[in-house]
Amino acid sequence: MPIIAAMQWDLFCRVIDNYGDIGVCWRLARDLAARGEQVQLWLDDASALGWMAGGPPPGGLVVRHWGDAADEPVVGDVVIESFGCDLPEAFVARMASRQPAPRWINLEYLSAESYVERSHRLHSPQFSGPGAGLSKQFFYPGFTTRTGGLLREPGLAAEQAAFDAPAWLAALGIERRPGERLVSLFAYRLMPELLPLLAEQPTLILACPGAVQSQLAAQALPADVRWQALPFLSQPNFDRLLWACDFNLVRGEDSFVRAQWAGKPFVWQIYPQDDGAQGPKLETFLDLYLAAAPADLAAGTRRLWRAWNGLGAWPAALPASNTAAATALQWRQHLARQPDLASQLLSFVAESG
Ligand code: TRH
Repeated sequence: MPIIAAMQWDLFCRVIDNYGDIGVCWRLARDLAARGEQVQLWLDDASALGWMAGGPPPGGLVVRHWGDAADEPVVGDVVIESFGCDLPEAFVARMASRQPAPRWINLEYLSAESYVERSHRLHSPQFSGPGAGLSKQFFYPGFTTRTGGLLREPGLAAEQAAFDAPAWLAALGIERRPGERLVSLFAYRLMPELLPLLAEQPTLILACPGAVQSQLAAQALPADVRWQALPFLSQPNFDRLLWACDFNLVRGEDSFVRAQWAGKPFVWQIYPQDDGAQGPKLETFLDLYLAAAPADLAAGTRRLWRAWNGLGAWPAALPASNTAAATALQWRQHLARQPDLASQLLSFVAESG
């Protein structure tokens, strides 16, 4: 096997709101560094790393302040502009004068919509401005082989297989009663109509920080449904939370992907947009996710997901847990056959540099 020298990556991330931008970039930076790459992660607001990182950055990964990029004399081999975050002009000017030119990659948001396959890897030549002469390329994560794939660390499946959920839950002070279902809750807002549906079985809701904690506190819960507030967990522990639960309510982008790797039934609360773009985005994902599912599970899942997003009426009950669990596992298996995002980025940069 040829030995490929490690590259220097400059990964830029602007925190727009919430934790998805930094969550995706931190995960990508960690993944690349763990594969031996040298990564500088440029952040305009690193405050969430206080809890998300759960310790100092690993070897090969350095966190830099966005404001210092304008004076940074060295430009890496690969520059990633995450989510169209607009790089500092002075840095782009130095990219343009670097020999050889760096690869300039715009890492886009995750979607199952068809434009993703069409747009993945497209060039955007720069004809004017400080980057004139350079070409930026779009890199789209996604769920099919004609996209950039999903972040999946090489050791993920083995770590999951060795995971001791009861011990991990106990260490966090979570006491599950016999027969109780565990539900993780990470959402923009609580839709209280879900609570009576959960009451079909004794349920403990583990609520992540955010508005849902106060919304839950204001609810009269059905008998047999109780909840516990969680603090912010480190990103590895957040993943373990999803592995430990029977049913995961996730949101945004990164936790949505991690719920798929957890292989448990889940519901996605999609990031709401003013133009209502979340509706088609939700449906196109469901089309893929449910393509091989039994018809009754598919119909029930669609209703539940729409309702949880305020996009439809509530079903009378949750989808059957055994078929929902089988579908989640099949989907994970299907995704795991596709190359992960960091591997695809590495070969993309190597093949057409
Ligand atoms: O926080 P999110 O809603 O993020 C985003 C942003 O709103 C972004 O602007 C938008 O474009 C995008 O959604 C679609 O949800 P997400 O993507 O799941 O990010 C949360 C991150 O926080 C994820 O990496 C998991 C992490 N996390 C922890 O590490 N520990 C925790 O305790 C919790 C609750 C989350």
